Amino acid sequence: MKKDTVCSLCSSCCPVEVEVAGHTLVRARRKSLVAPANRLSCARLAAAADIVTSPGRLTTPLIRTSNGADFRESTWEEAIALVAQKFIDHKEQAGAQSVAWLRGMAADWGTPWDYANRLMNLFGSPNTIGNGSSCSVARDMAQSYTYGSMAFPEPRQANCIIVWGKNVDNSSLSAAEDIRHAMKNGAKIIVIDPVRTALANRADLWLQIKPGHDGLLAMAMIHVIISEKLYESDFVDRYTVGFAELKKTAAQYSPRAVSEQLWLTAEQIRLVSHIYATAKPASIIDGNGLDMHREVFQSTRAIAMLRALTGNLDKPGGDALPKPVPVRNIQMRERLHGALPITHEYPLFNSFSDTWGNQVQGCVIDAILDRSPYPLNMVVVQSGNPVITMADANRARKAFARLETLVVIDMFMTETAKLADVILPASSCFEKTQLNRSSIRNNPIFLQRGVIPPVGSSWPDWKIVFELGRKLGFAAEFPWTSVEEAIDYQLEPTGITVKELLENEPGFRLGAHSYEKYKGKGFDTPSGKVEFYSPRLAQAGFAAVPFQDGPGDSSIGFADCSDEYPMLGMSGSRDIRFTNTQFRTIPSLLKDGAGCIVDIHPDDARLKIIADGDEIRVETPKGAIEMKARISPLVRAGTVCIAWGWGEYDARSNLNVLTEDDKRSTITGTSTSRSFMCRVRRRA
Ligand SMILES: Nc1nc2c(c(=O)[nH]1)N[C@H]1C(S)=C(S)[C@@H](COP(=O)(O)OP(=O)(O)OC[C@H]3O[C@@H](n4cnc5c(=O)[nH]c(N)nc54)[C@H](O)[C@@H]3O)O[C@H]1N2
Ligand SMILES: Nc1nc2c(c(=O)[nH]1)N[C@H]1C(S)=C(S)[C@@H](COP(=O)(O)OP(=O)(O)OC[C@H]3O[C@@H](n4cnc5c(=O)[nH]c(N)nc54)[C@H](O)[C@@H]3O)O[C@H]1N2
Ligand code: SF4
Ligand SMILES: [Mo]
Repeated sequence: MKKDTVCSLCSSCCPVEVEVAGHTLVRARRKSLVAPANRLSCARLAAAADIVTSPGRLTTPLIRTSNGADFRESTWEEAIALVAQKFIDHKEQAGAQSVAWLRGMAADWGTPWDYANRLMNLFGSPNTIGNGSSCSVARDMAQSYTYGSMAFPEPRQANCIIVWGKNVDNSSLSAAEDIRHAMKNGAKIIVIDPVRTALANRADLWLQIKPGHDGLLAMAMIHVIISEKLYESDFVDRYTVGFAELKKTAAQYSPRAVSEQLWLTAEQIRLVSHIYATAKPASIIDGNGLDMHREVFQSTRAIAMLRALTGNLDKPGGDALPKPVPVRNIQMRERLHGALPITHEYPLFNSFSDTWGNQVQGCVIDAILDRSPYPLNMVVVQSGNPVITMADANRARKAFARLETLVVIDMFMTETAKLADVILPASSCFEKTQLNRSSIRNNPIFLQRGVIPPVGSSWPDWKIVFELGRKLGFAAEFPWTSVEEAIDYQLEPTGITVKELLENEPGFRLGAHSYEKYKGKGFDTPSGKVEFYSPRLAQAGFAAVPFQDGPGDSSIGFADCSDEYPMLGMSGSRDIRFTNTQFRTIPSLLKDGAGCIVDIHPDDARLKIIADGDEIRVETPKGAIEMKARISPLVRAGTVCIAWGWGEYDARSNLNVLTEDDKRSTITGTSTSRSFMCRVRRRA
């Protein structure tokens, strides 16, 4: 029997068709809504049945034994009661704020994020913490401060596409499909990436930029576009504020002034500016390569300004603005009073959106280890593996090991779960119904629906949160006996019900798809215009125009090579077979660890007498990893690119032991963990 749902084995949330026999998932395939004939397939989805039925799945709650050495199986009743009791004990001892809920990416940022926030707000702790300081939310804030919300690239109809810090072929199959379509129609493809990605090989122009310098490139492009009058003056006059200030700041960043710092030529910078500004419509697909740098906010604000200057905003084939679905905000923040969140140093980031909330996960580690701004004694980790995925992983591990109480909600026994006091087994995305974030933000709405029952005694995340809420005394606020009821409550303002979503397989669109919405209602900023100059940022003491105070932090950072650490290390892109640290126990995906490698340039390999396949050691002031070398011209000489996500496979391969989280953006709390100074040698 075939059933439609949404896959959330990664954050792409693709519509998929699943074949089910009885209670068993047999196979699943991606659907391509716009181009079924050119559909790309996904290795993880192809392995969905292996993942769901993996012998490694956690199928029953586990409680640490009293001697601390092992776990014992328990009933749900006992486990939920124990977790609720720990909430209450810690609240009595040190206040509700001493308990935090830390979210990884996997349970999705739609309803599962809302439910966790609702529970914690009712309990009285402001500490529901996501990982958005290193994934996407800082970019969202930058765009929200510029033109009201994050834009959605529409590369399919574009004449020019810039893929900026994103490896679409592995991480975003729908974007990859659209790019292929646009290329067939003659679109110019520009890739800005320090690594030669598969798309860079096929692109018209590849800029091998120095990591972390994208903001300066954007400012230099703005310089060219303004000084050569390539901008859309009509749009700028009518719909923007602060053009004069932007022009003045951009004047500092001529291609000649910055090219050397960027590892590019002035000619390349002029060329990319001309192609992007003149080939209309043009779209910019930005990615996680921009996120994990301290400057992400100002860099991506400058990139956002390129979209506006060239009049590509909210145009077909450009970068569209969403028409959000008017769902009910169920987080119940109004019930929260008292302590500041541990992320209180980032008030603008915490408050720019109604639902993102607190997203600087490094604050969790500070609160545990440094008791700053106050101690955290208990953390619930849901759908994350922070011991491997957080920057400065040795410090993160130390913190989670030190906690008085750690609860982990996961599908597998991860490195983080191994440190837990209680482990609650979660159901996979195919075993539960939920609204994903993309559905809540955009039209159309799709429903991720359970197509098979929960495996073993696992519970869907919603059920774990609802039951815990009820146990903590919030039966009135968690009155729902099924997730469908809860979703209906949230969807009520839209007039759409779960029943209708189930019957209407292609999803629901609320109102017609429309562009240039700003013509009627302006932009969702205080001035109603695109803000090249932001009075809000000025008032808060930040640069009102990106990089107006110079190119960034002038002191030496962790990515600035030193005599002792003369090379630049980079965290590599996603692998199509894995999601972050996940699926390293699935044999059909693992293929004997293939891909757990460091790419090193032939010149460096020669100097260091490293041969292809040699075991090498990469060291930074924070730690060391060991992996096999691949001699490869994909990277520039002097840099190495390390495969991401392998710490779960082999403790020696956790690249976050190399990264730092000491120096953070004062706006978004982001540290530079994509790149780092390092030294490399063959293993003795
Ligand atoms: N060096 C370096 N560090 C990085 C990155 C990088 O590229 N390089 N990427 C960063 C980014 S962008 C991100 S998003 C983070 C990712 O950080 P995490 O979210 O910590 O990473 P994952 O490995 O995806 O861990 C997700 C966990 O959730 C479990 N899980 C899967 N589905 C469900 C579910 O439905 N419910 C529950 N309860 N659990 C589930 C999985 O088994 C897995 O253990 O890492 C960040 N860290
Ligand atoms: N297969 C797969 N798909 C995924 C995931 C997964 O783990 N596996 N994870 C999901 C998640 S959580 C996320 S956040 C997205 C991320 O998806 P992407 O945004 O595509 O992130 P990456 O795959 O890490 O690729 C980032 C690219 O940026 C480049 N880069 C690194 N530093 C810089 C820099 O300073 N400047 C520029 N211009 N480029 C730089 C890298 O070389 C790499 O090519 O993918 C989602 N989809
Ligand atoms: S890219 Fe693959 S794993 Fe990610 S949501 Fe789509 S089908 Fe699932
Ligand atoms: Mo991410």
